Amino acid sequence: MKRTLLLTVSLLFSLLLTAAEVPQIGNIPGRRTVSLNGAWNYIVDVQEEGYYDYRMKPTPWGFFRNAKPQDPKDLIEYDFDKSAEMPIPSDWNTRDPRLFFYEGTVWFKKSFRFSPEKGRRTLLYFGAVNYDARVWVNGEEAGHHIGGFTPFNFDVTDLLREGDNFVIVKVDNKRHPEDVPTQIFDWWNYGGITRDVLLVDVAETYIENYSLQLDPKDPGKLHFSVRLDKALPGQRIRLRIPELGIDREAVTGADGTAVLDIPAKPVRWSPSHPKLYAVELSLGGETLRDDIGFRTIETRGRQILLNGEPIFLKGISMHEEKAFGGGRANSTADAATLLDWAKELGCNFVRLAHYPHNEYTVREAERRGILVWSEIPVYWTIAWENPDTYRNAAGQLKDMIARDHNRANVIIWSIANETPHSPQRDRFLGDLAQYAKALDDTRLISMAMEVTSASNYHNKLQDNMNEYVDVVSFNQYIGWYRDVDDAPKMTWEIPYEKPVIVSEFGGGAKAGLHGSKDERWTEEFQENLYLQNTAMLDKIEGLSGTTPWILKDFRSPRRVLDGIQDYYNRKGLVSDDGQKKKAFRVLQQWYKTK
Ligand code: GCB
Repeated sequence: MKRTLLLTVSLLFSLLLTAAEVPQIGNIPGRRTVSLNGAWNYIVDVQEEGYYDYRMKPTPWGFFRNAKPQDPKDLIEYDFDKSAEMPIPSDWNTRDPRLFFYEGTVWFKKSFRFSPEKGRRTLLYFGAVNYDARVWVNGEEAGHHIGGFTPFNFDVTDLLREGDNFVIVKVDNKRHPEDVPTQIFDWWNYGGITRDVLLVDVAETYIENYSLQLDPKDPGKLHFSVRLDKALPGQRIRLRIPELGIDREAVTGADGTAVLDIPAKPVRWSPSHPKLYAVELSLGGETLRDDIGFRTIETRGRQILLNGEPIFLKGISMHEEKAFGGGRANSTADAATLLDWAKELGCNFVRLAHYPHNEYTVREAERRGILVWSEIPVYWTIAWENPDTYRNAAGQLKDMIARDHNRANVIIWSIANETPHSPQRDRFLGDLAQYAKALDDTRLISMAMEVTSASNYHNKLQDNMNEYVDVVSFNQYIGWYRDVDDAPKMTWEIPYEKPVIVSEFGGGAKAGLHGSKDERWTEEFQENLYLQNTAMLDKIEGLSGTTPWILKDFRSPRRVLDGIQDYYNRKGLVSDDGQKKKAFRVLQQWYKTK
């Protein structure tokens, strides 16, 4: 009885409180934020006892209530405040030895003090949570989000109160066939709150997002567009770029958006001169700052043109894993080590595989003059016919673009990796490619494809999706999944007048294992594979870049060979403890010739 009454009162109360996922807010580093990073309590919940009752119905008495006994007789079988702590952001697999292989639900709780300010709103922002996140603030639901690598935010203004507050997040990283990525993928399914958690302080009306870049059709102009969080006309947004002498005002129309075209001749951002301009956007006495670079990117026949000049993309693929050992990377320092290795290789380009990486990596790459390929985890065989899967993939694409569309170094949005040919897949990817263009028609679209062999030594790249992409990219593993001696015999036919990127090639080696070039897993085997492959690639007409697989050994549950793999994919040029393998030098030398 007591319970029922309590429940009715609390349900009534919750009707008065509202929270909602609101569109992703742009330029998080430029906002007024309070970090909720740090120690969070966590409870491992294998059977989701904290969410479902014993009939598998969601229970109103879930862990999100953070209940405490009111009477010594009360039965409450969890207590966040007595549970262990984990630093956030992180992944649970490397933070708790019991959770190394764990895929399931973990609950997290953070307490914090807060003081609401009249006329201000508060968004609760997550850089990423892998994979399924349900969020409550002070026991009330704030929202639900799926997708492990993109930011999301809830407006929690009405849920916060003066003084003590708490946020509880139920994170579930179980894999399902309809998910993006799907049930199988060659990387570690790191679970947890893997990126920053922030409270973002915004005005009642705020700048939700904006875009500022050279107009690709007329690079003598900057094109600026801005969107408020609501459809409010007559709002004045001041745009200043002091170094260019720009000080202009944009006034919103009925839909809460505004655009400006501004004649300007900024120094172009490029790998050799990664120039960024300080930009200020002001609305109602509040200023949002950013650092933005200006460049053009386009294709002409089989060439990629950066600022109108042909460029060869000397790239490397990388996963979002810490430089030393495994674990999700999420800091400027993590990004710096990985990107410095890429620089040492001679790279001007990285493929951030196979999902959007954290914002630190993209911004650090931009500062270092490293171009970026960014992709969504539409990987291998996903559920092409499931409309929810499509919505999920499209949502991740939209959020990836919304976060990084002002980064000068991001030049390619990739929408898929190694997908099998079928009419259903063609429909899915065709729609996704068109959606990507509709969201951002100023960058290049690609996807990593598979080679179709016309005969034993003749490779033809035949894929209906080539109609949609600006850059034709494919993965090939001659020397690893096929004999290395085939490399000199290979001929390539790419029947499209488009630039070509070899988005993967490579093979495994255990750092420190030496032997003959014919002995698999030795550094010499990998070294020879790189020598043969680079010589072969030199013969591909229209080759505009490569992103060999991969910068560093990375954890994968599919790589089980004891003593060699030990749950690491060993195709790295650098080992998981930072040793450079012999093939590193081969690629470095080859890039000197490009
Ligand atoms: C691929 C995949 C990549 C794998 C790699 C491998 O083609 O795109 O995710 O890790 O091969 O090592 O087999």
